[in-house]
Amino acid sequence: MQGIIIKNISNDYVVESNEKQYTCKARGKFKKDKIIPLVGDKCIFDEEKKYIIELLPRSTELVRPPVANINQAFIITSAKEPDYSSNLLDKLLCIIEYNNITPVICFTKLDLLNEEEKQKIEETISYYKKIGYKVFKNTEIEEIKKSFKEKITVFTGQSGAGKSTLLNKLNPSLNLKTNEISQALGRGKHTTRHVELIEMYGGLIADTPGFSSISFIGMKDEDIRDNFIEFNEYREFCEYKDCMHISETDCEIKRQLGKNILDSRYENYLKFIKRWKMLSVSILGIKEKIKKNIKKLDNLNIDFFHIDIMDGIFVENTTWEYKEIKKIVKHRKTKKDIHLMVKDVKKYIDDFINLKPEIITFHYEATDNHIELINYIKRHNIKAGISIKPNTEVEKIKELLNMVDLVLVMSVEPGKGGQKYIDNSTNKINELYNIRKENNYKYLIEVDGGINKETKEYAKNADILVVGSYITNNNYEEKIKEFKGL
Ligand SMILES: Nc1nc2c(ncn2[C@@H]2O[C@H](COP(=O)(O)OP(=O)(O)OP(=O)(O)O)[C@@H](O)[C@H]2O)c(=O)[nH]1
Ligand SMILES: [Mg+2]
Ligand SMILES: [Zn+2]
Repeated sequence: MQGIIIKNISNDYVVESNEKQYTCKARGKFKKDKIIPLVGDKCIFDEEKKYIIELLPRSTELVRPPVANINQAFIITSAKEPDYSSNLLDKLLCIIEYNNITPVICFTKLDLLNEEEKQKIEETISYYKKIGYKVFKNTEIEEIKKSFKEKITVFTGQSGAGKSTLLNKLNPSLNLKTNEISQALGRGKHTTRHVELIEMYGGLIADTPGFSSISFIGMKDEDIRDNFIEFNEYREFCEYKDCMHISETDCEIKRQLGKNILDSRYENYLKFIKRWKMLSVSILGIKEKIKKNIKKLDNLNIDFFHIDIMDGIFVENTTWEYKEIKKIVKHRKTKKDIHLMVKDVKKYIDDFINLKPEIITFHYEATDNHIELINYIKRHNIKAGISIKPNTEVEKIKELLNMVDLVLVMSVEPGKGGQKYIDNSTNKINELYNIRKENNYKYLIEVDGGINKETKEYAKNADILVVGSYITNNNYEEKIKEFKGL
């Protein structure tokens, strides 16, 4: 008989066929051939002996969650709490497209937005609709129900985005726990995570725990490009047939930016193919109206506020009113990237913990208690970074590289602004890049000092670029766009 595997708990596979369920084992030959039946697999099974005899060819296969034959993915995208992330949405769209699964976007928590934010999200929604995606709001329940027929659908999206909440609304008898981190569909207690397919509105649906580490593994740059679907509409007008839409002349995609192609889509594309980096804007260079200007920056497309803290001992300068700055950035949404150029590292870490920064970086040269301090920062759920001055070689920090989250290469002498990028920094960045690759380490590489539109090319193996006066001396928005090549 033919059926579909709808559930798997250890060695038992529940096969559904003609609305009946059979708990089967897999035949020994599967194990021998290293074939693992997946939920979603269509199979031939022996209803008497309760054995799966053969798996039919899969149309799609996901590793995480492990499901076969999924043909539709609902990307549950929250507008707030967690904040809307175009990066995550574009990443999921691109990867899902690549896997030959049809993505459907579903926005949640629009009720938490103010008028201005609502307006912005509506524009976003129209863009994704315009380029051909089905987009729902989680309030459009009746419409959503109609989209499951004859499909195997997976729900995906950030933890807390509202997947379980929506599934409960669709089918209250599921009674899924909400507001809990990573609850899979399984009711009751089980430690092994399993996926289960559930019949709903003429199709099958799998709930999956919220995941954060979906990746482009296996995808080439060209694959990423080809799965930004709206690019395909314009690429025939690029001068080069194999245009990557980066630095080529006469590129239609670049011409369409701000017109028919959304800047954030293109920017995410560049990030995904690693041609664009995270931007950490150094705010100490802001000379006037600091509060107002930080607020302005907060609404622009940057990844971090880079905050340099100097104590007058480790470096000669002191940071102007850093307690004041702390207050100003505290309620801004942009993540904080704290760079301590201080001797008494511990004291300053303690001073900044309550700001909940993303990263705290201290100097290798400032202390001997590296490991202790790294662990101390990490214990507070903050990324721990180590920084080296221009005269400190990478060799010195080799033993710390498997434990730090970030290495900050100073490409000028710390403590003074407006210096020129030191050429040798490029060698250090590349060395760190190679060490990371060889050892499969996870640290990010950040570079700070003398970075502008030209020197950023030297730092192409870094992940985070700290930019100061190049942006803060000018019209921020324009300079950020120019810097990013938009
Ligand atoms: N205001 C508002 N809250 C929502 C909405 N949708 C979900 N929530 C709330 O958001 C919280 C998280 O929702 P869940 O459904 O548990 O999120 P999830 O995507 O299943 O999260 P994981 O299971 O961790 O992956 C819950 O407290 C929900 O009540 C919505 O549209 N508006
Ligand atoms: Mg959930
Ligand atoms: Zn092009």
